[in-house]
Amino acid sequence: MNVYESILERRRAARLHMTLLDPDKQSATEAATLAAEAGRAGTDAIMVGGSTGVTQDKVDGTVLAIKEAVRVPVILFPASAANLSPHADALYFMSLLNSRDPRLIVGEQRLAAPIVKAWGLETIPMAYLVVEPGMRAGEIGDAELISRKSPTVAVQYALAAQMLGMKLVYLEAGSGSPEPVPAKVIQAVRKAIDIPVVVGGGIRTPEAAKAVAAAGADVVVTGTIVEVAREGDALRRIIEAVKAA
Ligand code: 1GP
Repeated sequence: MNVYESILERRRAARLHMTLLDPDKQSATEAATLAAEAGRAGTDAIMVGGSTGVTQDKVDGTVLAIKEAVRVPVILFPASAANLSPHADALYFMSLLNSRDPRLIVGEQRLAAPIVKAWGLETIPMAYLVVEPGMRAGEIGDAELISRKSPTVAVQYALAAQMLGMKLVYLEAGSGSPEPVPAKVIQAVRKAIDIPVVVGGGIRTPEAAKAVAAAGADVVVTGTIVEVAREGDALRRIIEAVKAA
């Protein structure tokens, strides 16, 4: 079973939680410790990626250290073709559909494709949609931000993504966002498509995680909370809230 199939399989039992670790925010050893804590707290996968300052050797070192520390899949969440590693279990082959910059829609992907093929890395095609306020992801991604007030554009992109053959749709409010993606936007996207919906950005409490999951997120992603709290209990309660929704 590949990583995507295992995501679908796990989703049949409950919603999933994934932990995002940014290789630029801590050493590989610290990332491995955080990943191990997240694994014990019940996370379903570790995502490795960040918007800035991520070098190839940091990604490699972080992925290798995390793989030693956890059993759950390690999935790359790259900002560019320079942030890949052959040691991961899979790669979100993502396109920032609402970017103004073609480089982030298909240019980095063009550069990455031959490398990824040579490595034989599993690719999971994913639409990445940045919703207001977008934070660094919105800036780096030169995103024409999707409004928090109306789900119309998010639904259009999500449907197009599914018709383009993508396997996941990721609604991103931006790391450190004051609020997660609004429930109204998540609900409308969930209703419109058949592929799983991933939601991340600004989810720091069990209540917020529950609201996002109950609105229809199949996968809830948290990043900052594990880096800031540095203790498994906050994360454990968030994961419990996701699984109970
Ligand atoms: C990853 O944006 C999420 O896509 C992570 O956001 O750091 O706010 O949890 P937080």
